[in-house]
Amino acid sequence: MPVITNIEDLRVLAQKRVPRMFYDYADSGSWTESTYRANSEDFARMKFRQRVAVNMENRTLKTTMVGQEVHMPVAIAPTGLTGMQHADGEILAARAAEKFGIPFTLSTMSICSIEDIAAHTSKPFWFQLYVMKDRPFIERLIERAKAAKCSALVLTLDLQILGQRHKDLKNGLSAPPKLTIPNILNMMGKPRWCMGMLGTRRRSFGNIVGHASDVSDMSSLSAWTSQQFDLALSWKDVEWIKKCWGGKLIIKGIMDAEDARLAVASGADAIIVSNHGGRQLDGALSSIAALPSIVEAVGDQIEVHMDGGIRSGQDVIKALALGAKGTYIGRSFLYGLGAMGEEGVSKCLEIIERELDLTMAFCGLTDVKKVDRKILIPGTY
Ligand code: HOC
Repeated sequence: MPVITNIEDLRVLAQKRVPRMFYDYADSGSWTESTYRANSEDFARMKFRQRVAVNMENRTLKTTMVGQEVHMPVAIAPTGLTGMQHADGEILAARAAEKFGIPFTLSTMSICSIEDIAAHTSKPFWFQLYVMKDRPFIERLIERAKAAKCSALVLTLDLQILGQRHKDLKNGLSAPPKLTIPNILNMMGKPRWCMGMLGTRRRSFGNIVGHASDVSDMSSLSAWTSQQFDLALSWKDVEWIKKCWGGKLIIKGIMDAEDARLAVASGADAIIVSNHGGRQLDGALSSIAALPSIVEAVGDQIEVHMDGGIRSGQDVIKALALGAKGTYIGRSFLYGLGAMGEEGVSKCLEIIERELDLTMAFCGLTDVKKVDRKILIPGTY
């Protein structure tokens, strides 16, 4: 078993253990993947101001996100088909997040259902919603999330159309995977994954199959998606969802200051600056590059969170320095999950916590709530 000391180690192990179709699904962006790469590259360009001889005792990473206490300012992002990275993946990741004291966000496009997560956790989790034309289906999803005592709704606005991901098309992505000769040969090299999948009944879209008509696998899901994702979505719908939900609302997919102002007007409690992990509009800014103008526009009225490209605690603190109140990890936790299941997600969270804590200390701070752009070298962000 290799020694795991950083997120890249988890990625390498996940690539060995997860069938190509699902590893590629997680680890790719749309079209040329330029935005996907920029999400990480723009973090790497930012440099810290190191401080010395500052008392570094009694450090804390504790803060709040939408009023809820978090052990560190990091939440698990909603990611589609998580239960294909590892059997029962969403349950395992939710458990790891709960033990760590950070929010877990379940995607509408998850394999395990809202009810599965509620049955296997004891603290509230967050639910992510896409807006579909079938409004009674949306209302039912919201009611299911309420019944499961979800404590925030994350409403994604940037996936009404799907960015083309070449690898998914070439791999014939489906859940469960189609048993073609190349898929069988590839899966034969992933015995842990196969054993896990044989031991679970959760192999398709738990929130949708049996709740929306005619959805059984990825191709019927794609057909349903292209016809169900509402291209006429407007801010009026966001207000309607806010009313149906009645609780904390976080709007995800904001990359523009004008949209951030509209999100505030629609009654959101927080926004997530996000380009969907570089999976939607290739050629868009990286999330970290888009963050400052959005914080400037609405940061005094609403919590601004961000996701995209976070592969270390150093990336987390850079986002906080530019005004994010909280951050989300997607691929980082998926690598942990694919590599080692629940233990891998816990490992990912420990790695990020340690890097965040030590970097904060090197920058001369002891309280994560005090992080601001003074920890960065001007001209590098
Ligand atoms: C066919 C529809 O967030 C992603 C997910 C959403 C999946 C929708 C799939 O892949 O970016």
